[in-house]
Amino acid sequence: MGRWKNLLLATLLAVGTVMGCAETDNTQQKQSRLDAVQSRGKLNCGVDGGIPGFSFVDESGKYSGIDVDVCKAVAAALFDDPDAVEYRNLDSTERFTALNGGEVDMLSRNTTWTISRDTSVGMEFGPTTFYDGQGMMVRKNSRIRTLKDFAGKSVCVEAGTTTELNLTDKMRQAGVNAETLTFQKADPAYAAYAEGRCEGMTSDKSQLIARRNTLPNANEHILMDVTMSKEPLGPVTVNNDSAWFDVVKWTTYALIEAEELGITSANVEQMKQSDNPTIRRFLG
Ligand SMILES: N[C@@H](CCC(=O)N[C@@H](CS)C(=O)NCC(=O)O)C(=O)O
Repeated sequence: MGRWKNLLLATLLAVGTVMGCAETDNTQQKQSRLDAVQSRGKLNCGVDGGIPGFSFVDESGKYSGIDVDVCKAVAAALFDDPDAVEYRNLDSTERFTALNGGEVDMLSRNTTWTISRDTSVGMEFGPTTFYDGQGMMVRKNSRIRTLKDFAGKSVCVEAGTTTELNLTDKMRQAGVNAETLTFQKADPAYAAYAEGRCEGMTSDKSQLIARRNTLPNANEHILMDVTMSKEPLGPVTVNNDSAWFDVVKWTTYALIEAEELGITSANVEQMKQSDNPTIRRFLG
């Protein structure tokens, strides 16, 4: 009996050692992006750069908007410096390649969380920062008010977006034969719309509104009363790197929680004295 017990113990120990080695090997092989970012001392953040309110770069090279704020928050969490960020403007098609190839550490670029991007494209989506929906912009004097009014007309759209796919589905569903003009970049798409090459411009509603203000005679354009999809937008990292994903995910949650609790960079010192236990715990 004693012999069997010893043998069993020895076997368990051996298995434990083998598993232990395998685990060690795995961690040694796979370095987290967190290490790379920390040793670089700077965050490479992929943004759009052309959408006021989300990510917009002005003439002096200064970035602003809610997507930019998420990049800044991650840099602040890691380096105590919101300016330790290198921004890269990425169009809709190149964004996932740039992230997968390591050109950027994360995306904070009006990107919709979808099942295929989360699974087959190999992305990891952080908390939703903006609940958007797809809209359609037309000229006020065009008399186009529903998707059916697009019969025989054309719509401008950007390639590599959820927008492009939804447009095809919605037009088919409405039984409408409309032409789609697809562009690689946003600027030529909006320019084509402004020149009247297409009667409609479709995108996430937030950016249609932001972009409308950059059109000549902005008030000649309206958003139709239609929501073609749900577009939950949020930050993105690559799959299978939970150490790095955790940083982006919990920094974003911290922003949401701080806003809910009324904590800002201006009042944080004062808030530390709060008698609300949630606030005190949140501030460590
Ligand atoms: N949220 C959608 C659309 C995002 C997107 O890239 N939209 C294009 C226009 S349809 C864009 O942002 N263009 C840049 C711009 O308007 O400056 C997605 O993730 O596919």
